[in-house]
Amino acid sequence: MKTIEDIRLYCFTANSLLGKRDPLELVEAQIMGGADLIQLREKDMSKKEKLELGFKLRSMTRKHGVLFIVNDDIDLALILDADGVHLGQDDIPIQYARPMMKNKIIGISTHSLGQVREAVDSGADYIGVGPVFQTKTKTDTMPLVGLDLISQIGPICTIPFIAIGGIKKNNLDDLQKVGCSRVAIISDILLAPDIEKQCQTIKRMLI
Ligand code: TZP
Ligand code: MG
Repeated sequence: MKTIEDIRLYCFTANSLLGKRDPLELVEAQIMGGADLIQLREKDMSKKEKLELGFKLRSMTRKHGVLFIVNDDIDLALILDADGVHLGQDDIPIQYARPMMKNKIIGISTHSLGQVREAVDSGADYIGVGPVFQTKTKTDTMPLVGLDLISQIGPICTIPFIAIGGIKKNNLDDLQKVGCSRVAIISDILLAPDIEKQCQTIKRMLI
C-alpha cells in the first residue's frame, strides 16, 4: 500500500463530469493509468449513495494498493475504512477530526501561506493548495493562488503539498519549475478521450 509521501497523481470520482458513464470504470481507468490516490468527491449524492459507491471504491483501491480518501465526511471515511479524509477550511477543524481519525490521513485545503502554516502546525498529513489556475470544475473557489504561492510553499512545508485547480498536462512543467510535482486533477483527466492514457502521460511527466 502506498503512503501519502508516494503521492504524485491525486485523482477523483467524477462528480458532475460523470454524464452517463459508470463511476467505477472511470476510477479503474485512472488507477490503471497510474493514479496514486482516489478521492470520493460527490457533491450531488446523498450520504447513502456515497456510502454505496464508497464500499465499491474501497475494495477496488485496496485491491490495487491505491490510497482512498473521502472528501468532507469523517463519518463516511470511518465507516468505509478509508485511508483518510480531506477537509476544507469550512469543514470540521482538524483538532476535532484527529481524535476520531487517529492515525488515518487528514488532508486540508489551503489557499494562503498562513493557512499552509496552520495546517502543518495542526498535524495535517498533507495539504492541497489552490486553485492554482482558472477552473470550471469548482465554482465556489477562493481567488487564484497562482504559481507564486506554490513557489513559496516548498521551503516552509514539511508535509506533502498537492497543487489543485486548473492543473493540466500543458501546465505541469510550469508547476514543476516552481517546486511542485504533486498534482490533483479532475477535468483534464476525466474529460480526456482516453482517461487511462492521459493518466499515464501525466504520471510520466511528474518526477
Ligand atoms: N478545489 C480547488 S479547485 C478544485 C477543487 C476541488 C477543482 C479542480 O478541478 P480541475 O478540473 O482539475 O480544475
Ligand atoms: Mg470540503
